[in-house]
Parts: sequence; C-alpha cells; structure tokens
Amino acid sequence: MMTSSFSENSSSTGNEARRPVVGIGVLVLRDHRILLGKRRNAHGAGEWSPPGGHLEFGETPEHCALREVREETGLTIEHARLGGVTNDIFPSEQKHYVTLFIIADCPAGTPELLEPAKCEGWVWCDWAALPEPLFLPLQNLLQQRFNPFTTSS
Ligand code: IPR
Ligand code: MG
Repeated sequence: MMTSSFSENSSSTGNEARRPVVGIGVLVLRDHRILLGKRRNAHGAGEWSPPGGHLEFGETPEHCALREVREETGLTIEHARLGGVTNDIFPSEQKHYVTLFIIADCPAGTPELLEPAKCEGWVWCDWAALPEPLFLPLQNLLQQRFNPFTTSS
C-alpha cells in the first residue's frame, strides 16, 4: 500500500510541481571520523548533517559531492563512491528528498566555514559517537545499519 506523510493523497493531480528532489549527502572520511556541521536557516536547522546539497541538472552525483564539499568547506575530496540511499520526507516543511550518500576520503586540509548562513561550523565526529540530533537523511541512513567504513567500493 502506498503511504504518504503529507495530508493530501500523493496520487492526486497537482503534485508534479512538488515531486521529490535529489539531495547529495557527502560522508567525508578521515581516520574513523566523518565531517558534520550543525545546519541553520533551512529544514533541519539545529541538526547535525554532512556537507552536501542539490544535484544539478546534468551533473553526476560524484561531481556534485566534490562541488558541494568545496563550496561549503573548501576541502577537496578523493575517491568519491556511491554509498547508501534514503527517502527523506519533511512533512512540516512539505519537502521530500531522495538522498544519495557519497562516501569520500579527505586525508588533508582544515574545513572552513564558507557558508556561515547555512552552517554553524564543521566538526570531525567519531562514527561510533555521533552527535545529536542528526539530520533526517543521516538518521534514516543509520537505521539501515549503514557503515561507510565497512562498505566496499
Ligand atoms: P544546499 O543546496 O543548501 O547545500 O542544500 P542542503 O544542504 O539543504 O541539502 C541537503 C542535502 C543533505 C543530505 C546534506
Ligand atoms: Mg548544504
């Protein structure tokens, strides 16, 4: 049975204008840590999220990951590879994302806060002790028991 978190039936007419969009979340790995920042001024404000953003028309997920991490942190990622996929519905914001998680390595460099209107700051977080609250796409990924450190590529 098809279910929807939105009040209207998702099969009704008029939903073409509010189809899900593709988000790219980037799991930037260094040692046994990932890079997270606390979101601000958007859905998930106050929640810890990896860098990432919207897949642009004609762009590959891997290139989007490289671009978003550069734009948001100044870091250059390496060996970008596809990780998990989540279906993320934000009923109160009327947003629906399908998020592709890209795993990437980043052996060097200090993250800079290049979009301070969108993030409070970047922190390397131990995968075994992630901060809370986590942004919904990352929560959903963890529910799948996904582990970027044990995923082969
Ligand atoms: P922008 O384009 O503002 O960076 O988008 P976003 O950070 O709201 O995109 C969210 C994608 C997630 C999974 C990091
Ligand atoms: Mg972003």
